[in-house]
Amino acid sequence: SIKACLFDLDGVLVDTAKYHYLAWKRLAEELGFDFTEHDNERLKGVSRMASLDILLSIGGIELDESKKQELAERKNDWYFEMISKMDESEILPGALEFLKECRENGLKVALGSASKNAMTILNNTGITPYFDAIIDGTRTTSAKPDPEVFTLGATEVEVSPEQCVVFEDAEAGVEAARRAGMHCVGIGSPENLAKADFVVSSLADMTVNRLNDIVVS
Ligand code: G16
Ligand code: MG
Repeated sequence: SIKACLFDLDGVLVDTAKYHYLAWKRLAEELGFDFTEHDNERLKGVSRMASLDILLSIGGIELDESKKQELAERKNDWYFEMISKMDESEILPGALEFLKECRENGLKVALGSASKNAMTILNNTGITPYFDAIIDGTRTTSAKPDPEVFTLGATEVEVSPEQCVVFEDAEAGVEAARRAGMHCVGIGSPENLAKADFVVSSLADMTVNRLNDIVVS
């Protein structure tokens, strides 16, 4: 049976993708090219520096490492300003209820996010107390689809991988869950998340009872 739930942050618990998008768009505009919402799909779940590389490739721009660091920092300053104003109203539908249900049922709860800003987002939305373990971009060396972020989470809550379920909205994250040997529920549309065991449109469609169906199937 399932003993732990591991949650991605952006796109699963909160919609910070819109703030990432605004900050990357502003950077692209400063560099003289346009960045669309369609382009932004490619950055979901991807680390900050890898996102910058994708952005620069869209603009056809090549830069040295120090200039890239400077641009990534500038983007992060804008992004940080936006997430500093977040509150509990920005928790995605069903997420808070499901976190509570997990705890009431004695399941361990862990965060598995690529973001280095995860603590700010968790604290501002008030959901930090729901987590037994918080693994974010400040604690990992390899980004998704590497399984590190989830493997570390399972180790910290002392649950074996086959008794863990990962909730992910990004293809790279689903792949990371697979490589970690965990079950995976995709959040979003089945087309992008074909490798998940199960796809729901949001956590509003998720219950602890449904989790156990996933494991037996
Ligand atoms: C999130 C976002 C990505 C972002 C990454 C790094 O991951 O989905 O778009 O590039 O974190 O964020 P930061 O620049 O804050 O370190 P996740 O894993 O929570 O979906
Ligand atoms: Mg995500």
